[in-house]
Amino acid sequence: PQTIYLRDYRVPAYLVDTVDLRFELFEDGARVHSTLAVRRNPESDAGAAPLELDGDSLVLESVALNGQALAEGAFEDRGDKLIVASVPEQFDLTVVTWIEPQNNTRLEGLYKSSGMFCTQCEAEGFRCITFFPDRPDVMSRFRTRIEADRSAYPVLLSNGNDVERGELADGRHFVTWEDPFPKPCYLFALVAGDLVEKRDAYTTGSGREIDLRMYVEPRNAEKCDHAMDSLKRSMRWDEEVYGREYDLDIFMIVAVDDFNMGAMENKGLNIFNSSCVLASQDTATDLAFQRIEAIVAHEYFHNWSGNRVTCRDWFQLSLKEGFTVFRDSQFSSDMGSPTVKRIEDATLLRTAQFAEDGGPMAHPVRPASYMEISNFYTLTIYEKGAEVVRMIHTLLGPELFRKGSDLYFQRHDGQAVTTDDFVKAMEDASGRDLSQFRLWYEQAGTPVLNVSDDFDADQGVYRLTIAQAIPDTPGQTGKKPQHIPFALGLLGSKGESLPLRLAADQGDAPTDRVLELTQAEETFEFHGLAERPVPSLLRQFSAPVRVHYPWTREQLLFLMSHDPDGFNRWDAGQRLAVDVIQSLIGTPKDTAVDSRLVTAYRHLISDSSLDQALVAKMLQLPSEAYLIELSDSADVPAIHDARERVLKHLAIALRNELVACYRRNLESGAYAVTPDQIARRSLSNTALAWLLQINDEEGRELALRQFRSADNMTDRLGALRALVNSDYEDDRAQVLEAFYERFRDDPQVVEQWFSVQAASDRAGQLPQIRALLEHSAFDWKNPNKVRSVIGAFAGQNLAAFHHPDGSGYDFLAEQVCRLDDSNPQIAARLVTPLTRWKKFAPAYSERMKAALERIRDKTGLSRDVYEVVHKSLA
Ligand code: HT7
Ligand code: ZN
Repeated sequence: PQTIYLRDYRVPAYLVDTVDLRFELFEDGARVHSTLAVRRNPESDAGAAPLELDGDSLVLESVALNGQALAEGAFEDRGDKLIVASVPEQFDLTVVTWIEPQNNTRLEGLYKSSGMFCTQCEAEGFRCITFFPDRPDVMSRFRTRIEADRSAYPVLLSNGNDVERGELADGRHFVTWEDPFPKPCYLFALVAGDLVEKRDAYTTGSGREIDLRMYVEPRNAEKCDHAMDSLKRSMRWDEEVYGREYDLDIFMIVAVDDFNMGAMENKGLNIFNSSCVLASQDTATDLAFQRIEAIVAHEYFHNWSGNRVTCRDWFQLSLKEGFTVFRDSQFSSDMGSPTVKRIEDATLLRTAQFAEDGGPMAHPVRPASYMEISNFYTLTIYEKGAEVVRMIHTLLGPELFRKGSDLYFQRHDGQAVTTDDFVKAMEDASGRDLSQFRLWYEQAGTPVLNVSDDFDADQGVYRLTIAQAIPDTPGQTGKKPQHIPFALGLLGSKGESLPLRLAADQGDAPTDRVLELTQAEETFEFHGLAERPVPSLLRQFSAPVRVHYPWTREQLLFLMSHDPDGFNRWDAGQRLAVDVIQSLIGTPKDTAVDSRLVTAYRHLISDSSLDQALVAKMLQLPSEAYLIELSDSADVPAIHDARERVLKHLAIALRNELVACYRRNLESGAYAVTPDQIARRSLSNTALAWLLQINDEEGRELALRQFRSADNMTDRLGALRALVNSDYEDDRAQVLEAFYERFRDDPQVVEQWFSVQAASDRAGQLPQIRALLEHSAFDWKNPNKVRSVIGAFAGQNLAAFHHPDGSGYDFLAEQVCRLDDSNPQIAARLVTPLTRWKKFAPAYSERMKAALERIRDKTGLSRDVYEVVHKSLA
């Protein structure tokens, strides 16, 4: 496959002002009539170049220029391109293509899901519908007529406003939609199906009434309220915080079961993976409720950060994704607990994005090249991209950041632009120089900060020296220092916050401040200190970096209970637990666990005056994935064993406190997804899980009772998971069966049921995983099912996946090869755990590499999997 380079970007030779589409939808295929109003781009120096349109898997039926059919020879159909050699400066081109949505298992372009037609055009799916300049800097006004059988497809949707509808012969009907806003074709959408409509309304700040509609299969009609409420909250929030109002008269959301990602922000017609939008108390966990709120917000926010202002090319993907993730995380933070949200974001980044940054697929937030753009919807583009925007927010402060975003939206409304345009707007609005900061977009890899200090008692001066280094990544060495906002505080021996007085400071010194690092190494001197302080570093995780500082366990215990920064309290607890677990790896089973950890956890569990949401997070031991990430040569079974020993030690020592914690947090009253109730359920379910790890009989009874009587999915699934992960084999089988029988008709719940088993070191050994693949509810064509079994096994059941005999790796390679033929995007994502082979101890890494080689040797490998596997083996 060909590599595409940012440096080769050229403006399009032709622009398309309007697109007139007519879809004839049938059971055996669809005919697409497309008329494009094309003109030469005055900004291009290509002159009278041939017109080149992109295509993929299309059967071309006819081509006409200004209404005249083109003779063979006047155009060339190369499959991936339609080339018309000679065209005037301005013309209409009409192309008719035939496609087969019912056989489209890649789920790109137009396809069928549970009997309905739907589309996914980002990044390059529109070319699977018709020939078109499929690039985001070609923006057109779309008019779309959909024709289909009325009884099978009563609902026909596309972007914008419905302007005409009527009856056709043979029981068919049509609806025509018009979108007044020019948009790139990746934002095009079409839906046709037998769906129920749920309606609501929203009045904007300027008094416009927006018609809100959700379309779902009839069986899901009662699962729309949460998404609708989330949408209204998002609309209000974007007006209040960013001054952004919705622009069309209608906003639609559709739920589909078969979807490669979470959701898609098509203009006025968002399409969602059912699992990211449908919820009820009985079927969705707290986590799902929160996720749905965040994703609904994310897709809605794209209407400005993505749709009104879009990307010039796909190298700029983080322009819309990084900024929009930042916006949705601000929103979630405002809707719930800011500290908890920050902990969750940092955990994802440190566990998974840092791993990506340290692996063979590492790339900058603005990549310089790719083979298959679908492989670049990554944690780096999304999550690190959001951290980069967050750092600009930190450096500028909220007011100047808002000034910058206002300028960005006003300057670039209706345009396709670059990440550099975004940074320039921030610079122009604030007067700040962000030239060094731009390196965050260009350099891949996670900066490492080595921090050392000394205290001059005579002068009362505390010196903090910070050295930064950015590791080499594929194709990038010798990196320059970056501009890093580094928030910190200093604590005195009684836990008080000390003033942070730099030499140049006048007046009162703050107790919390952001240093700006710009050099490979720099020293900061804090004056006027009577004693050596304990440093609280990188508060709020103010930059996506690794910090090394030689904290003692005593200091970490001190920070755990005294740091006024909630994030760093949690971080101190994690660092302490990591240290304790790491020190046990490979030691004899009876090696003592540091009793100070028990004391610290006892305090957390027992003191109900503490912020319970934070406590719920602090009680989660560092995950195996994070412990692997921190290791250079990971022996997963040994890590698993050490972590489990610590957990069991804590559970045995704190058994009575855990039972008390469980009972104290048992919910009474009506279920609500509030921060307080979420924390309570998290605490009681953690207590339950720990008790079952030590085969506690009372814990077992509590779990069984909770499983039977729970009035919500969080508690039901919490009890199920605790029992499935326990040694009570009979209970495990019984609750799994009871759960399945109750929810067998609900695909989203069945997905949960699959993943609880696949992620369990007890229920998810390889023979059981293979049995799940044979289960009648498993469906190879449904990405959610594939993720819930194969993804959960390879991504969460780490001890089983990394079985020393290599069977887990062989299994994954086998499934990747199988899926590559039907859905390459999903297959390529599933390869991820194998790509990290260099991080593991030799006995494992050799087998992982061999599994990758087996995938590499499959004939007819897709471009998606080819890129991931070849880069991993390079
Ligand atoms: N912007 C959307 C990206 C997306 C996507 C990309 C590749 C293949 C399938 C896809 N479905 C959705 C999602 C988002 O970030 O909002
Ligand atoms: Zn997005």
